[in-house]
Amino acid sequence: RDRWDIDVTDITAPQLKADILRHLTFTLGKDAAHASVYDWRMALSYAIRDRIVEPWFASTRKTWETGAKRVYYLSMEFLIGRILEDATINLGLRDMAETVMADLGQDFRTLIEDEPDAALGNGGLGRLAACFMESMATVGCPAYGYGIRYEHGLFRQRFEGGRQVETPEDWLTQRHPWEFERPEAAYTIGFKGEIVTRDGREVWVPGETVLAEAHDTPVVGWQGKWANTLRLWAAKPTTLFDLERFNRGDYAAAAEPEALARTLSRVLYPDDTTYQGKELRLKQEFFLTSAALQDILRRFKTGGHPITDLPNHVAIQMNDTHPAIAGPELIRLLVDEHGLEFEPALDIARACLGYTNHTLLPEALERWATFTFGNVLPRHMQIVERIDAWHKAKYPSRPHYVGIVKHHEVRMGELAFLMSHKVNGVSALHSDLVKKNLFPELHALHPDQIINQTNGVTPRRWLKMCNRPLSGLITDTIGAGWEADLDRLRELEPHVADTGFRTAFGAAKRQNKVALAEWMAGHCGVTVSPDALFDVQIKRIHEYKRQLLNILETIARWNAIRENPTADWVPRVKIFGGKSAPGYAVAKEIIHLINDVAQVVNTDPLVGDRLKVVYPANYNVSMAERLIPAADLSEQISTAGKEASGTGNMKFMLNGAPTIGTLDGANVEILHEVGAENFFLFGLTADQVVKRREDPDHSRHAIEASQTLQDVLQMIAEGRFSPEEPGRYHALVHRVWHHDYFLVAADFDAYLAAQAEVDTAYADRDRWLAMAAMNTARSGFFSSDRTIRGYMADIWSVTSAL
Ligand code: DL6
Repeated sequence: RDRWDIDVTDITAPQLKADILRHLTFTLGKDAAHASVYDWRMALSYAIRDRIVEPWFASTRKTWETGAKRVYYLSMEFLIGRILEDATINLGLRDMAETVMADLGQDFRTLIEDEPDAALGNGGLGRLAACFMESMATVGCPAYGYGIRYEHGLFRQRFEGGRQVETPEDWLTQRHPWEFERPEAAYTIGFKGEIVTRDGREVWVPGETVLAEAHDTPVVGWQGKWANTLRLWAAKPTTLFDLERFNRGDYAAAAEPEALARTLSRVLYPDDTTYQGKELRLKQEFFLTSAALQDILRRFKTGGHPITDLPNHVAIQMNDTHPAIAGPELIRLLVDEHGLEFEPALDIARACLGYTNHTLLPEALERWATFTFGNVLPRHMQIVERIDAWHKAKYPSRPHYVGIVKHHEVRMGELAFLMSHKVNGVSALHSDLVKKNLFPELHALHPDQIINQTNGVTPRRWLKMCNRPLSGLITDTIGAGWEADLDRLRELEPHVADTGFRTAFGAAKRQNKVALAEWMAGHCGVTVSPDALFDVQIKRIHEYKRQLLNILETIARWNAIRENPTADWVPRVKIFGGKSAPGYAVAKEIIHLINDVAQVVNTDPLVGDRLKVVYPANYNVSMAERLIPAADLSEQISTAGKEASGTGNMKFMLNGAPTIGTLDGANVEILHEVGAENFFLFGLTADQVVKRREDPDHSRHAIEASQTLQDVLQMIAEGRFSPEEPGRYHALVHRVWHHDYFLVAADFDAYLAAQAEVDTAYADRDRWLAMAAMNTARSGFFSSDRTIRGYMADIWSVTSAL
């Protein structure tokens, strides 16, 4: 073997055991007789981390020695979840670790579940970044992920009387065993201040500074063939504390610099659609971006190449507009610190940068008041205006020129577009809408710039790890190797006709359902039958995702069962999971309604097991790993044209749950892959949605045409689910009647009909199992390995180092 080729499985059980005991003793200072679950988890984590270090070093060495181009993925969010089990799986040591821990008297599952989720993200965008990190390591793409080491990740959710209550998340109160602190890798980040002219050049003199200190987590790919670095920045003060004030006894004032600096990396911004707390958010974005770019340039310079060579060595991807300040910041560094002229600097920056758009929602597209922007980043404001002027000058005759600065706002979408050589959407439909609706003018000027890269998910975490019964069956049926070559799942197709395979597929699903039912009984106090159809909608709570449509159908179903309790009902468990942004009032009302409906339905003796509603609090990555393998039906019911892609939809498909869904985001491609006979399609298309909105009374018309919907809305309005406060949902019902922007009413009857089809299909066990198995067999396209290869070829011009 050459010296880059490290065999991570080259370890025996006694050696692993000795490593664990060594860490328990010498890293944690505990003896086995007194070690807690936490101590054992830490000792195991360190022993596993040791195994990653060698391939990590080898990957870095190979990148340096071959002069390979590196990818830098800038993201404000990395929704990682737990690391321990995932690392053991990728190293091929999971089963050995389980056996060794059992030998030490410890239950592996208990240790795994002791690890807190690293919840440094809000939802899909952050989880995608985590899947990409793992896939880049798997396919051998030399890469760094850059993010912020938030002390507090996404808030914890509890329900009090059915209402969402948020409390701070505190994952770092325990030691984080996966990272290496790098005090030597620290950069000064400036804010505010003024521009002065020195030697004929403009120079920024910041009024405030903080230090960005690196913390590195190695991310190992499948079979440990490659490992990359996730580098997260923590904010530190540039001056420790004010000794003079301290000596005067003014301790609070003395500690001010530290407190102010730490604020920058204290909390993940708890909202993925609206932007308040503006100045702090903008500072966080600049903090991440500037630290990353300074680090990138430092590394590049170590290679000794001329600065004009930067695009041949460096590809920088902006995950949404949050790091869009990268364009002006890179120009600033090249001009102010490397002495380049503006236009060559701009050309270099554009050749390095790419921008991924993740949303069409206008409220989620960042815009900063020029006042705020200019105040926090005065030099960047100048540069942004210069970029705008440069671009405008190229098209003097455009009648509807859309620039970056307009109506006293800096538009980060336009900025990211103009500063990139490629812009991509995240599903075929979304990329078309980015061209047509989001950036029509810029697209007309730069017709080749917008491309599509349909999202994907890592099959290691989202099948191999979270669904052992099914992944075991797959390996037994088609052999190993599908984990890194997901198209091979197609080899399952011929087996779907075989009764034995279908039965085994059903047995695997049932095993997961039994485990979930047990967990829900313990955590939610609701007993459900594993034979019922598990119908799951898990994602952020948002009007466009239409959890409201789902709960309205649940009420209609409850009514129908009560009217005819002896009919042959297919028992259903409606499972919801998700958090609302703390300031999003309507989403919080929807959460409350779901919990209220659950309360009534679950205690109705007439309905019994035919219908249950379960909403476990604090949905996160680990909960998704529990719910998805046990799901029978995947709810992907957003208003068409609103969900950029979805990635949950892909995870359900991979785990053998057919979709009930609209033609939105990647659902379109899921339908294409799996075939209409294995998908429950309903609802208006994106074009029909736009047309329907032309009728100002569309919701009233839809409600008047549907007696079922009228009855459901009437019950809610009368306080049937909130007898202690009958008027609780007046405003919500009023919205459906009069301000139904997301067309819940217009799609209601179609959704009901599709749900009836689901019942019919599920009642025919053979047919259902074939549908479910076909979903798994045809899900190969949705591996994030495929997505990453697409970015490498079409955006980054990077080849695999493997
Ligand atoms: O691309 C990842 C993910 C998509 O799958 C979702 O459809 C999309 O909503 C999400 N976008 C965001 C951005 N903010 N907002 N809203 O999270 O990205």
